[in-house]
Amino acid sequence: MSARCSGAPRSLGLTFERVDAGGIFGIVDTDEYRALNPNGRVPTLQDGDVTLWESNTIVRYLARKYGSEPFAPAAPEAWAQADKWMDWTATTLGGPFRDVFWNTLRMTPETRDEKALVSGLAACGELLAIPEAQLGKTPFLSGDDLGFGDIPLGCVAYGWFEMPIARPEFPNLAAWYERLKQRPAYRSGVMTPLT
Ligand SMILES: N[C@@H](CCC(=O)N[C@@H](CS)C(=O)NCC(=O)O)C(=O)O
Repeated sequence: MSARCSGAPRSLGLTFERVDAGGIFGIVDTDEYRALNPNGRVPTLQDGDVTLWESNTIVRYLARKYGSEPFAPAAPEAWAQADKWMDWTATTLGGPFRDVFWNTLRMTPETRDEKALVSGLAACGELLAIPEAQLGKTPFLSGDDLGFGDIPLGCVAYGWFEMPIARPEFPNLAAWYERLKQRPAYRSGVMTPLT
């Protein structure tokens, strides 16, 4: 099993082999890797005969196959409440967050798109008020306990709180991030150097 960009295998207590890939680690452009993941991106999961790419698909697969209550709720209603945060993070927050991340950490002063950075920060500030409101009602996005729905925004939260940017005050989101940081799985799986 190999994966990067998620704390899901650790959160489930699974034994796995992690192979760092992408960025400074390379590997993703080799023919061998592209045969597993034609996108040349991380993460890729190998679990027995199953090879998977797309991080949220991997999290759902691991939760369904190896998870139990409360991380992976059996009731469709509870599953959907957690699931929506995964889709929201990828499809609604993902674009503006990427603009902030890239223009803060990956671009040089010469290549930085200042306009995209400013509008990305404004959009993230507005959007993050939505999980902020939820986290005022429940300690985790998935409910009373950590669930698979917390994983993608949990990964984003690390970048959001640790990048050198001006952030609006979101006390519930900040308290949730502090709870995530208490978890060894989060520290070793998600809190890798930001590049
Ligand atoms: N939609 C894909 C996006 C994959 C993606 O863009 N991965 C990035 C890191 S999170 C990556 O591979 N970057 C390293 C590289 O391009 O070498 C997913 O969620 O799995």
